Amino acid sequence: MLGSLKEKLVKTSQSLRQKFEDLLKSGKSRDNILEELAEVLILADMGISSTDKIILSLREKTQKDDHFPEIQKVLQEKLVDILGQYPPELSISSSPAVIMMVGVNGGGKTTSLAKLAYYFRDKGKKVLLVAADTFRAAAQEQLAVWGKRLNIPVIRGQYGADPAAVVYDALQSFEAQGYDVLLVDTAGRIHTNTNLMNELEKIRRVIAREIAGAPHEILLVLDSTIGQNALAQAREFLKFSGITGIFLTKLDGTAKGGSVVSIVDELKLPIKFIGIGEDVQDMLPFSPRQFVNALIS
Ligand SMILES: Nc1nc2c(ncn2[C@@H]2O[C@H](COP(=O)(O)OP(=O)(O)OP(=O)(O)O)[C@@H](O)[C@H]2O)c(=O)[nH]1
Ligand SMILES: [Mg+2]
Repeated sequence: MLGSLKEKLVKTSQSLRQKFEDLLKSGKSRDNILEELAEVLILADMGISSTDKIILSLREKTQKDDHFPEIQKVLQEKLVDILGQYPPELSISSSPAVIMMVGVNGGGKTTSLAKLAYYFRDKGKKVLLVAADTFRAAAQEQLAVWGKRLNIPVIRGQYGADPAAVVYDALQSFEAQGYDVLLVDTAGRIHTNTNLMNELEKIRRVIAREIAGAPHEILLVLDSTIGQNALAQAREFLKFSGITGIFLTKLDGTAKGGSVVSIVDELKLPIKFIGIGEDVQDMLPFSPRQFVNALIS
C-alpha cells in the first residue's frame, strides 16, 4: 500500500526528494538548512503560515549543530502531528449511516462518492446512492453509470426537481429496505452561490428530520491540483454548517500535494479520504503517518 501511494504521490515527492538530497549533500548548518527548507515547503504548497509554524517548531526542537538527517526526522514528526490534529477516522460506528458529499463543480464529488460506495460494499455494507444533483441533467446519468458498474441501486430525480425532495424519497427506500449506508451526491456550482448553500442546508435538514443523528458525515470534496485556491473555496463552504471532514481528490496529478498540510492546519478539519486516481479503487482512508512516509521518507 505504501509502495503504491508513493508512486501516486510521485509528482509532489519527486521535487521534495531532490531538494532534500541537495540539502543532505550540502553539509550546511542548521540555520541555513531551515531557511532553504522554508522555501521548499512553500513550493510544495504547504502555505506560508503553516510553513512558518513548522520552521519555528524545527528551530525549537533541533540543536544548532544538527545536520539534515536529524532535521528531517523532526520535520516528519511535525508533519504527522499537524495532519493528525483532528481524528481522520469516519464517525460512523453503526448502521444506518448517511454521508453527504459537497463541493464546487468538477472537484470530484461524484467520482469520490462512487469510490466510497465501492469501499463500503467491499466491507459487506448494503449501499444506496442518491443523485441529489438535479441541476445538471448529465449528473444523474453519471451516477447511474457508476451504480450499474458497481451493481448498487441509485435513486434519481427529474431534471430540475427539488433535490431535497429527491433525498426525501431516497430516505424512504433507505429505511424501508434496510440499507446500511446512504451516499448523497449534490450539485456543484460556483461556491459563492447562496442558492446552493440554501439547497444544501435544506437537504441536510430533511436528512436530520428523518434519521436521528444523520447526516453522520458531510464531506467537503476538494481538488488538490488547485493547491492554495482550494482553501478559499473551502472557506465559502464552511459557511454551510456541519462539514465533518475533507475528501481530498486528484493527489495523483499534482505537485501541490503539500497543500494537505495547510488544508488541515487552516481549516481545522481532518482529511478523511484521499483520491489518487480515476478508478473506484483509487482511494485511501487518510493516514497521516503513511502519507508523510510516502511523501518524504
Ligand atoms: N486523476 C484523478 N482524477 C480524478 C480524481 N477524482 C476525480 N477525478 C476526475 O475529476 C473529474 C471530475 O470529477 P467528478 O466526480 O465528475 O466531479 P464533480 O465534483 O462531481 O463535478 P460536478 O458534478 O460537475 O460538480 C472526472 O474526470 C474524474 O475522473 C482523482 O483522485 N484523481
Ligand atoms: Mg458530480
